[in-house]
Amino acid sequence: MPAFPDVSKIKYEGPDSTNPLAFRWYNEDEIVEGKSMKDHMRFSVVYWHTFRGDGSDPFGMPTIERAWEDGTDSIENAQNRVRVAFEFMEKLGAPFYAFHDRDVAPEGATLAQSHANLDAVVDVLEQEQQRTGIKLLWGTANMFSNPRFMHGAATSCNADIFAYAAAQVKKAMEVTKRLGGENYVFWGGREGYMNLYNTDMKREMDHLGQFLNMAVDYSKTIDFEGTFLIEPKPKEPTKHQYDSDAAACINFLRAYGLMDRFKLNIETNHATLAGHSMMHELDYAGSQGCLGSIDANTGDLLLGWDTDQFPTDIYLTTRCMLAILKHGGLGAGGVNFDAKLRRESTDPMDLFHAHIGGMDSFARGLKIAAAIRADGGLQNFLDERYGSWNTGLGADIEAGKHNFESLSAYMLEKGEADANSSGRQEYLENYINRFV
Ligand code: XLS
Ligand code: NI
Ligand code: NI
Repeated sequence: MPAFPDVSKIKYEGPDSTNPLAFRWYNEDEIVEGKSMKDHMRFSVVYWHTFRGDGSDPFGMPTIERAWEDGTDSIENAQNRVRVAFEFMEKLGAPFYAFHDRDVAPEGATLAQSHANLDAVVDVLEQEQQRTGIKLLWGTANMFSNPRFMHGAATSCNADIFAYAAAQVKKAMEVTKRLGGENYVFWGGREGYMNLYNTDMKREMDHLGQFLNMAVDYSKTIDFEGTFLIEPKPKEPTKHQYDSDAAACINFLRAYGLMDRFKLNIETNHATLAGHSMMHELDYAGSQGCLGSIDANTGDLLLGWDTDQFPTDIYLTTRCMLAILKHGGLGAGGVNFDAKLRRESTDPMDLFHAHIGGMDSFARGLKIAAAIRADGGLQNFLDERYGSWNTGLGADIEAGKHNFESLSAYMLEKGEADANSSGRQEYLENYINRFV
C-alpha cells in the first residue's frame, strides 16, 4: 500500500505551470555553468524532521499524525517508515537523504540492543537505497536527546558519557560507511555550556578535540573516506555552543590538528542565530577551503530561535548560490533540507509542497546567480575596486616585497594617498535586482 497514492513522480513543468505538485524551476538535467542542476544541488531530505516530526513544541503536544505510523516504537514500525520515506523521496526526485542513528531506529535498553535495532533498520535502508538509487549524503549520531547527554557528550563532565558517545559515533560511522554515506556530520548537540561557574571550558574543548581525533583515527581503521563535517551553531540547546560560527569552528579545527579531514556544514538558521548572514558564513568557510555542505532552511526574523523553516526567499537562495559557485561548488556535500513543517501544516501533502518549494527556490537562485556571473558586472566592479592591488605598489605588497620601513619611505615621499572611489552599494543592490 503506497503512503502517497495520489502523488506520482514530481515533474518539471516550467515557470508557467500552476500545478502545485510540479517543479517550475528545478529541471534536474538542465545544464548551468557546465553542470546539471541535479549535480549542483545534490538535494537531500532529512529523516528527523520529515519522517519523525510530529509538530510538538515546548508548549504543546504533537499535532501531526501519519497514517503509516502504528503508534509503537517497534522495529517493524521503524522498518515500514523507511519504505514510506523512500517512496516519498523517490516521488520527489531527491537524490540524497541524511539521518541520525536514533531517527531511524528505536533506542534499546542497552547500548548493544540499540546497535542491534539500528542494524535491523539499516538492512531496510540498504535495500531501499539499492531499489531506488537514492544515496546517503551523511549520517550522524544523536547525542543530545537522551538525558545521559544532559551535560554534553564529548564535552561532558562525566568521563563515562565521553565513552558512551565514542561507542555511539563508532557505530554510526560504521553504518554510514556500510550505506555508502559521502559525509559524516558532527553537530555539537549539547557541546557547550549553560553557565561558566560550573564549566571548565579549556578541559571541555580539549576533550572535544581529542574525541574528533579519535573519530579520524577510527575512520582510517575502517577505511571510511567520507568527509567529516562540523556544523556551526551559536546557541540552542545550550546558551553557548562551542561550534558557534564558521570562524570559531575553523579556529578549533586548526588548534586541534583537524583541518585535513574536516569541513563545515553551514546552516542558514544557525548563521542568523550567530548574528551573521548565510552568505557571510558560506563565504568565510569557502575562503578557508572549508565549505563542505549546507543545511538549507531559514529562520524567522521576528522569532529568535532555530525555527528550521523551508527556504522560499529567492534573494536568500541567490546569495547562497553566488557564494557556493564562487567557491567552486559543494563537492561531495549537498543542499540538505534541515527544515520542518509548521506545527499547523498537518497534511502529508504539505511535505511535498515544502520540499518542492525549497528545491524550486534553490534552482531559481542557481539560475539567477549564474546569470549574474555570466553578465560579469559584479566581478568587473570587484576587479576595478581592488585595481590598486594589481600593479605597482599593491602588487609589490602582495608579493611580499615591502615592509614598514619601505612603506613609510614611499608615503613620506608621496605625501598623501590616492583618493578613494565610491563603494556604490546602492548601485550594486539595484544591479542585482535586474536579475531577480
Ligand atoms: C540542529 C542541527 C541538527 C543537525 C544534525 O540544530 O541543525 O539538525 O543538522 O544533528
Ligand atoms: Ni542542521
Ligand atoms: Ni539546526
